[in-house]
Amino acid sequence: MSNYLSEHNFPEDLRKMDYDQLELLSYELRDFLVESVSKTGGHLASNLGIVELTIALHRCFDTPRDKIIWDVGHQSYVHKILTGRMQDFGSLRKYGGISGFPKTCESEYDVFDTGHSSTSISLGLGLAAARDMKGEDYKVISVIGDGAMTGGLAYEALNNAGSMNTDLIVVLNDNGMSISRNIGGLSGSLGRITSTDKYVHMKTKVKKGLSKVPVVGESVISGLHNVKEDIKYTVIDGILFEELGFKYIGPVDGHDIKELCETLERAGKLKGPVLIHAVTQKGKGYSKAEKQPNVYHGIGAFDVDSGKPLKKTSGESYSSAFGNKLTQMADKDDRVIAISAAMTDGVGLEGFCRKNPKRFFDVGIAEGHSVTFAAGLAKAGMRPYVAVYSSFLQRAYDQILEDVCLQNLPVTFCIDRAGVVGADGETHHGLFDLIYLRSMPNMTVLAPKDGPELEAMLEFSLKSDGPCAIRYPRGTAIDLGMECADSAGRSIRLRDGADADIWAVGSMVKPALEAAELLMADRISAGVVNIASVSPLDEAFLMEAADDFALLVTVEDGVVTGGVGEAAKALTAEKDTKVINLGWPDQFIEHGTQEQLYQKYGLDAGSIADVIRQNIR
Ligand SMILES: Cc1ncc(C[n+]2csc(CCOP(=O)(O)OP(=O)(O)O)c2C)c(N)n1
Repeated sequence: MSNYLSEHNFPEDLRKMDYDQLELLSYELRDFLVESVSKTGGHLASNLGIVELTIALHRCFDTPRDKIIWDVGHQSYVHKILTGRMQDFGSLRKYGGISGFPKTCESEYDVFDTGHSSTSISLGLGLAAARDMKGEDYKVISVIGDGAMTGGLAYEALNNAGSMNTDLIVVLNDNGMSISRNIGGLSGSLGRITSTDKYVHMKTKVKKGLSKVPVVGESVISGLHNVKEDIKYTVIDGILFEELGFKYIGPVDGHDIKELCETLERAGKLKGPVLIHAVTQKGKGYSKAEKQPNVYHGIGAFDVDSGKPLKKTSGESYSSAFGNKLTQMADKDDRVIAISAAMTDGVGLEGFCRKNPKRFFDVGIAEGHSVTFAAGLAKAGMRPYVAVYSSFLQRAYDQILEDVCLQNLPVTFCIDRAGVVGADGETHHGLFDLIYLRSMPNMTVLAPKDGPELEAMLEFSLKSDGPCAIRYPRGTAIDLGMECADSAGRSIRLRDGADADIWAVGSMVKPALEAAELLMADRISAGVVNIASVSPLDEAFLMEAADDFALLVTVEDGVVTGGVGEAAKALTAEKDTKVINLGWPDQFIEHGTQEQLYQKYGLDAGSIADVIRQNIR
C-alpha cells in the first residue's frame, strides 16, 4: 500500500497526482490528523472538514507564488502538513513547537499571522491591490468559513472588493457551523441554497453531465459563459454576493476533489472578484467529530477509540462559575440578558441559553455589534452581560467607549481568558484589556482573585448604574477562602508584612500569596494586597499602605505599559518607596502552557519572590 504522505514532496507532487491518488491522500491526511491531534490537542473538526479543499487549492494554484489566506487560521493544519511541516506535528501548539495558526516565521506558504476572525477578504484585497499597482501577476485566494462570514469586517471587504473589481478569489467554506451551529440571516440564506432538495437535485444533474445550467445575473452570465459550457455548476442564488459585485459559483461539493479542482481552475481564469461556495462537513471522517463538531472544534488530547479526553478537568472553570452565577441572577431578575459573539460554550453560557432562550443572544462573530446591541438593551432598561474572551473584545474598543461609556449605560463585560491563555498563543492571549479599559471614563474595572470573588463582583454589577468590566482568567475557579471585594473602588489586605508589599491583580493574587510564603524561609516578611478594583483604584487605601513599606512590587496578568502597576507607581511617586512593576512586556507572547509562560516571563511565585529578594534594602 502506498504511503503518499511520507513518500511525496508536497505541494509540488499534488500537481502530478491523478484524482484517485489525491483521494487516497485525503484518507491518509484524515488518519494523520486524528492520530496527531489526539495526542497534542487542537482544532480537529475544522481541519477534517477542509482536507479536500486544501489539496485542491495547492494543486490548482502555484503556491507560494499564489497566495492563500486562511481566515482565522485554525483550519490550516492540512495546509501545514502539505507545506513541509508534517514532521513537526508532534510539537503542535507546544512551547517551542509549531503554532496552531499560520505563522510567517514558520513558512513562506503562510502569508499572514492570523487568529482572529473575518480578516481574510480584507487582507486578500490589500494584496491584490498592491499586486495590481506593482504590475505583478499572481493569484490571491481568501478562504473563509461561514462562521467567519458573520463578522462585519468580511462584509466591508466584500463591498469594497466588488467596487474595486480586482482579481480576487474568495472560497466560502460552508459547513453550517461556527463553533456551535452558525446563526443569522446569511447562514439561513446559505442553508437554503444547500438545502437538501435543491442541492441534491443539482448534484445529481452535475453527475449526469447536464449541459443546460440556469444562470442568474447579467454580470455572471457574461463572466461565466465558458465555465457554464465546461463544468456543469449552477450559478443560482448567491444574490447577495452578486449584488456586491462578485461572480458567485456554487454550491460545489467541498469533498469532491475533481469538482473542486475544475471549479478553482475556471475561477482562476475569470476577471474580477469571484466567490466559490463550497459545501463541507465539519469533522468529516471521524464519526465522533461529525456528530459533535462543536466538541471537536478545539479539543485537548483524547483517546481516538472512545473520543474521551485524556486529561480530567480539575474543578469548575471560571467560565462555568460565571455562567452558573449569571443563570442564578437571571432567575431572580428578569432584566438580566446574556450575549455571546459565537462563543456560547467557551464563555460558559450553554446552561443560561438552555434555561433562558429568550434572554440569550448569540450574535455571531460580531464583537463590535454585541457591545452596541447591549447598549441598546441597557438603554431600554435591561441588564445585558456581554461575555467575551479578552482578546476578541479588542475588536470592540470604539463601541465600548462611545456606545456604552459615553452614555454611562449599565452594560457588564464578563471578560474571560484574561491573561495568557496557553496553546493558542499570540493572537489569543488577553493581555491588553486592563490598559485600555482602565482609562475609559465611567467604566468600573474589577478583577476577582478567585471564584467566590467573581460571584460577588457579578452581584455588584447588577446593582451598579454604569458600565462594568469583570476580567478573569482561563482555568479553574480557585477558592482562596479569603475576604471578597464586592464593590467598586476596593482593595483588600490579605496578608500583613514588614519588609515588602505585593500588590496583586486578579489571578496574580495566588502566586503573590505563595511568593510571600516562600520568602518566609529567608526571614523576609512580605504583605499581600488584592487590588480587586482596577478602576477606580482604592487610592486612599493604597497611599496609606505604601507608607509602611520600602519596597513595593505590583503584579498583573496584563502588559505593564499603561497597566495597574504604573498607576500605582504614579500614585506613590512622592513617597520614599521603591516600586517594581511586574507584568507582561511590550511584545507578542508565544504559545506554551500558562505555567511555562508565567515562569519564563517572571510571573510565577518563585520569580516574584526572587525579585523581592534581589531588591530588598
Ligand atoms: C474575532 C474572533 N472572534 C471569535 C473567534 C473564535 N473562533 C475561532 S474559529 C470560530 C468559528 C469559525 O467558524 P467558521 O469560520 O465557519 O470555521 P469552521 O471552524 O466552521 O471551519 C470562532 C468563533 C475568533 N477567532 N476571532
